[in-house]
Amino acid sequence: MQDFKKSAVYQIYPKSFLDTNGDGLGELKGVTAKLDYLKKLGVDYLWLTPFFVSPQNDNGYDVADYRNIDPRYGTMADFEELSREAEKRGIGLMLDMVFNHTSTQHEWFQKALAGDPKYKDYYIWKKGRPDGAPPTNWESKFGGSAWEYVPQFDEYYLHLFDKTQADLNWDNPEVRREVQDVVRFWMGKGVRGFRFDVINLISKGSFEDDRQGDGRRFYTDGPKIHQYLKELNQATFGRDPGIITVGEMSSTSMENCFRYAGADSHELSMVFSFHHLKVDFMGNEKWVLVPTDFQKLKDILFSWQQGMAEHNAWNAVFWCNHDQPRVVSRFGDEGEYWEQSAKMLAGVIHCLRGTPYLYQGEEIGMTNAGFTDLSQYRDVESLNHFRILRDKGMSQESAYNILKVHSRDNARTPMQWDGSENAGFTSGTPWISVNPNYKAINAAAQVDDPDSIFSYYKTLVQLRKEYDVISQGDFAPLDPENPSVLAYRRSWEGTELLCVSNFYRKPCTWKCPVDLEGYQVLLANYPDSKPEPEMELRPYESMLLLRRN
Ligand code: TEU
Repeated sequence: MQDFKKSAVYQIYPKSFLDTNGDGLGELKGVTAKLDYLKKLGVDYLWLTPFFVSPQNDNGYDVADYRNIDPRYGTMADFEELSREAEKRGIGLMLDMVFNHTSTQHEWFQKALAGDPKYKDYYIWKKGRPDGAPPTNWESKFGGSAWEYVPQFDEYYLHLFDKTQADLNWDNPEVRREVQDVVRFWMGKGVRGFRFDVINLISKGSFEDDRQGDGRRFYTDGPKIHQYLKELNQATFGRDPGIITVGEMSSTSMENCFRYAGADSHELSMVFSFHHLKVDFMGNEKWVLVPTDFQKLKDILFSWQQGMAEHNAWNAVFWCNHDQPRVVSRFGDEGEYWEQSAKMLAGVIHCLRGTPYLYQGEEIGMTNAGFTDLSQYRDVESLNHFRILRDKGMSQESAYNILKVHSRDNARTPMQWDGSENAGFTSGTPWISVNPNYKAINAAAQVDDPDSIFSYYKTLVQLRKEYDVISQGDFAPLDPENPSVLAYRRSWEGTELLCVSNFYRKPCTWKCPVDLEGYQVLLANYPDSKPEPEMELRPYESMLLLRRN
């Protein structure tokens, strides 16, 4: 069995983690300073979002130089120190590789603009339509057309994200070689894992108008994607079996993920998919307010659990990242049942089949940003969509209410370390506002409290290492249509684990479909939870029940 099945990955957004030099921005030294905290939590890998040279229009996902560190985040010596110190603690670093696009500030794009044909072919250029309109009607994920006009060529280049993030032309073998070189460069620095940003968008299909949607069906899981991933694997990380990889798969299909993350596919170790987090969208439309569809959430989570297992493929399992609202605000309760609901949500994810990912602050139950003014938002996606909603005639207040719920900035407020000014994140002015609730919600208040959310996560991370039933057991849904309860069973060599959770504030009665003879509570979010054939589940009550073989 590969080690990553027993591991947990902790995601760090360095800009918001810890600032050690008072400039209001977190940096690599801040991560090094907190390694003992992370060691205490018990995580095995740290995924660091991009800290490479970048104009920061998309907080580093617009890379201008893949081999150098943005001075705002520190130096190569800082990185090497972090890597050494992490290794001493048995923690591996996982880097975030953004290869679908580069910043338009990247030397390659600059040479392309200057007319160098070699570099022009690193990107995707098309003529406009006879009336001057863009080549296709595809929309950028950050709003507006996915094409930007360049007068000196009388051509458009493709950007699926911001117009300063130009899509690379992966059909050009030179581009694929460049990318491989970058991966090998970081392997040479001792990196133990890679996360590949929107990697299933790299192989573009045909460039035609989309009469049904925003264009994504023409470039998502595209025609050569598996070939390109196998090639990257063979030329780079596939040569070192100790390296783990995860692909971020935007709007993907399960069938493709069987191959991306299949045990014998020679593509990636595992995948992130997002369907289970679109249950408060309207179809693919994120910028609306609709209630969470709980049945859909379960259907998606469970079908991916079963499908991936049947095809011997591996999931990354998660609620949170730097693009998602805080889960306790989203599916739990920020108020009276904050602690119970945060623990419940933790248990649901950490007992699934897959590698669990925690996002900084999740382990202490951090909540949505709590901004009160538009000027506090920083994210390019949020600001663009706010403008688009306003242009469509929506009132300022309604548009703002949507931002409050869906903005990516909800996850990007500074990590709340303690109750001192700015939550102990910085001695300067933070680049983005600290959540006003930091005096109540912070790491210092939780690390040594055995009943805290932090300790609950710590236990869950540990249980995965101890119990094969968690790391490799079979998965089966329990009572999947129940309107309040999310429950499932894991089974391995005669050991059984049940994860039973009331997903709501309202108490409910649950008749367990499994004979509970021999089951004991392994972990629960109330001190006196008991397995009973008919359980009276309190608000957000959640228990893990174990029957040993
Ligand atoms: O995200 C890809 C992605 O699909 C999201 O940005 C998504 O489009 C958005 O949240 C929809 O609401 C990755 C990174 O995680 C993200 O931070 C980057 O902005 C993006 O790629 C571009 O590199």
